[in-house]
Amino acid sequence: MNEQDMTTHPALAKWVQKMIDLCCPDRVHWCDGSQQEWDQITEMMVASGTFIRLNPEKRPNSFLARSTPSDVARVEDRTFICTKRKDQAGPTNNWAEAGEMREKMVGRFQGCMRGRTMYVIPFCMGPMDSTLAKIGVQVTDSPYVVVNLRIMTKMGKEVFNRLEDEKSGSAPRKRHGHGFFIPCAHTVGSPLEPGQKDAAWPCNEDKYICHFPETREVWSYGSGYGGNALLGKKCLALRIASNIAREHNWMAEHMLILGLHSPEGEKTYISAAFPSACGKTNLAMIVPPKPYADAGWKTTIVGDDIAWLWPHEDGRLHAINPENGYFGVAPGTSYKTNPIAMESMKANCIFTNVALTDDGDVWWEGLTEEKPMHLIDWQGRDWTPASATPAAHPNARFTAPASQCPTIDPDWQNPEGVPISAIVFGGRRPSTMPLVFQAFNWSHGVYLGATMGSETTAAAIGLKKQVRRDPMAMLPFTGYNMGDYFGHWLSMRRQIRVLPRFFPRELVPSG
Ligand code: O2Y
Ligand code: MN
Repeated sequence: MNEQDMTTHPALAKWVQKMIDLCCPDRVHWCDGSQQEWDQITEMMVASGTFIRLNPEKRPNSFLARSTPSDVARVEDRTFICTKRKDQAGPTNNWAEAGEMREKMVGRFQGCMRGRTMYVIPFCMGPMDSTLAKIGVQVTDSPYVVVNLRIMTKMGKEVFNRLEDEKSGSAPRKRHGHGFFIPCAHTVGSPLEPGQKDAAWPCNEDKYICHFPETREVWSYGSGYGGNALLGKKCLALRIASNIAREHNWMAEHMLILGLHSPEGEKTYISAAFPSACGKTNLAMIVPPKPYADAGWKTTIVGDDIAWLWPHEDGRLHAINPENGYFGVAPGTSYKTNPIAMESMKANCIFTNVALTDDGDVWWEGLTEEKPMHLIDWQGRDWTPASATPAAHPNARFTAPASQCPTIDPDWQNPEGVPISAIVFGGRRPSTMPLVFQAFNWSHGVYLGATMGSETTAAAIGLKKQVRRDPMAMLPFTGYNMGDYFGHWLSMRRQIRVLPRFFPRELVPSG
């Protein structure tokens, strides 16, 4: 589809043209989010060797991708908050002066898409008609990003239409004014010479994940993986959104949202912050043990990773999940540990860095009690139970649509969100700390959240197993000074008439 067909939004057309001039792609594809587009891109990726189609009888419309071993996780040491002054980023972020980093990025992006297609991806974080929803537009040379974003966000033509409506003022006014979008520039940083054979997973050893909170922009260079490349997730929905939230009296948090339903029909929602890969998806998808389920207790999931919370006019703290899908850790996930996740990933999914079975399905450590006799591991090598290395990478992922989750909450897309009654702060602490306790009040809860810690995991590469302090599980995701972030949490108390309770919970089962 060509540009004229896709947008009459002047700022969007201008920005995309600027990126085309800078990146010099061979082709430009404006994404419409259709099934036909998904089919065409996934087929192309199968033909190029980036995707393996899984056995359609076992896992319909699902694919396996294997990344380069040096591109397997978020890279915190290459993640930057770029502002005028260092104190704006604070002591916990990598800081770069915005002007200098912009110059560096423009240099890196010069000609970076030669030989490739630039995809223009419009996406919406949050229910389209929520006042909190934010529109991003990502330009990328990675088709892997396109198909993942189609699962993880609301993506496609309706988002372009929404931007156009807002531009002309026919849609309800958003907090950010008409036609506002967050530009997200992404490249794998691997231009192709004429005739050069492409890698199955192109990327660059040099990586930069840069956030410009003052101008609300993201620039990501060199990685095709997860949080480094799917820019709606950690970059927009947490690092940029935490800045917007601070200025507009709401909160962008690294939290699941879980609904608890009593036999009498009373609904209670909790949000819970746990550091990366501590079992948030498992907790968000927890189901009551049989005797309780038989008695009529039920749980539902609104979100498994990110919550946007705001003081609703009813006086309570409400929350929406800005995401549309799950990018969950595969190893350790099984019908025993998380049957709901297993049911959610039965079809229409992307698996990254898991092992391939001889009958064309996926496998990872912990999936079954007995290991298969033969697999192809995440690096494409023959694997047997005698192999010295795991079959799946410890940070292997499944990307699954939230709509496929059997316990999805009926209100998960409600633009008004759900009211939060309790906030849980937790971490991986197999010793030392009590299982769960209750804070005295909001300020005490903020103190306990601010001082929480957790044993480190594979998602944060290059770190030894040790207790890492991770305030509100936001250490890698607060897009500004952590001291100001604590101040923002404390100040939010004044905005909420019916305060949620706080429950620090310092021991979680692994997974
Ligand atoms: O390693 C990555 O890029 C994935 S990180 C991730 C993915 C889903 C949910 N949470 C996280 C995280 O690091 O917190
Ligand atoms: Mn997370």
